[in-house]
Amino acid sequence: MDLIIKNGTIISPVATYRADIAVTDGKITAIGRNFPEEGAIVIDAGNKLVLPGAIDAHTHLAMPFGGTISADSYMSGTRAAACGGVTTVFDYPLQKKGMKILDLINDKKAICEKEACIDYAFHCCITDLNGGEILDEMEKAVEEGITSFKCFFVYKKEGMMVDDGTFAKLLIKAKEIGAMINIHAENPDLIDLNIEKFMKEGKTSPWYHYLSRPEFVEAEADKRAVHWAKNLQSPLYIVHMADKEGLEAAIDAKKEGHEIYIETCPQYLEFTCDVYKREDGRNFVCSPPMKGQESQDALWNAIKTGGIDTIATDHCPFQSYEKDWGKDDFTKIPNGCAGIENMYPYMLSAANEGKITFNKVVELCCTNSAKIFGCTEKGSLTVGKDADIVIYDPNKEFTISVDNMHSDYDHTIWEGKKLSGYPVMTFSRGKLVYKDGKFLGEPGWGKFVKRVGRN
Ligand code: DUC
Ligand code: ZN
Ligand code: ZN
Repeated sequence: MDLIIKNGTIISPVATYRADIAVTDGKITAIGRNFPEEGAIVIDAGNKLVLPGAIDAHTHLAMPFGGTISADSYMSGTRAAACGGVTTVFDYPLQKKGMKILDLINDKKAICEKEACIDYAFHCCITDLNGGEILDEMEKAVEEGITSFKCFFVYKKEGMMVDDGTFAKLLIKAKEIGAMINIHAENPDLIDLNIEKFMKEGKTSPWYHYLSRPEFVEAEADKRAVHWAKNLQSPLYIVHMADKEGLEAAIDAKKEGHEIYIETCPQYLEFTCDVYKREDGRNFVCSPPMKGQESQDALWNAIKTGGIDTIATDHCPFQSYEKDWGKDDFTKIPNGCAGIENMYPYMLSAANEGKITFNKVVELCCTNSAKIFGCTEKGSLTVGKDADIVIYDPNKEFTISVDNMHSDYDHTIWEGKKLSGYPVMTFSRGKLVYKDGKFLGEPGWGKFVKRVGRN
């Protein structure tokens, strides 16, 4: 045995129990008591919780977007992830029109091999079918362990939007090859209509970012995506759900037995659209935007009642000077916020304060993401799985500040947020990569996670 974590309280999605964990060659090899300690590193986790490393199933690292590139590289983004208890990230490589997706994936793999500090997987964003050849390429991508593909109903000008016909083709193909389609659901025409009107009226502050993409703009697209998925009987994963009406429609479809999965993000659970009235409102500009209190309450309720399947971040930070491009025109603000280091501590703090259970947090941030996306080696503290382990001190108080984060951005929407409890150690396949505020990992340690398809 290489590593023994003893005296801790282990959290699974369904149980909380005291036991020791033994790790050999990066795998969990035993859970029990009284393991022989000779030659092993022994960690005393007394009075601490022992949790699976989280999976952030939604990040945009080094992504060209909004006239620039998102501020975290694969190095700094995965470094920050490790320091927030995340041991696997799912990034979203973005296909440029005309590009082959296998080339895109190979390019990203080459970068991650050098830079990634924790394990990584990809959902591939498809913007163009290249006359149909991408549908064939999807099949090969699945064989290579990329089993999910994203498309956008928005970002027409940016060349990222797909129309309903393309979306339908992707759903049909995905079903056939055991893959999943992830959808960014907002209605582009309604957004354009609203923007045109506000620009004519000189309404250019970040508040109008929200008003150009309010609840019903997202709800229409959520419902449309669900409608297609239901009728084509294809699985569908809705990313960053933020509105009540769309959420309820998707939950209804799930109840009818359709394979629909719903992700939301901590920013929608913490902030409402009121942030866009703040002096620093532009820093909160992301799409979809934060919604009203009713939507936020509905999201928390769906977490408690099982309607929401996963929590991920949509991590896509930009520097202050880039956010400032939209000081006088919200349409010029690059969309996206930071979150990769905050997701797990935020959700665990909610559990520590009694809002939800720790078991629920593990289900949403680890186990479900692994199951839905075919990561057979990840997502729970079980014998045979990778030793991706977080030790959490429920008594440690922590206040988020850009100064104690490990990303490359220069501000965070989470500045000043007080958390009750905080991760104190993160192990990636048995290697200690974070301890007590310090990153201890190394670029190049992270490995590509080859996933299994659904068929
Ligand atoms: N929304 C964002 O806010 N940023 C990245 C991409 C997206 O869809
Ligand atoms: Zn999106
Ligand atoms: Zn995203």
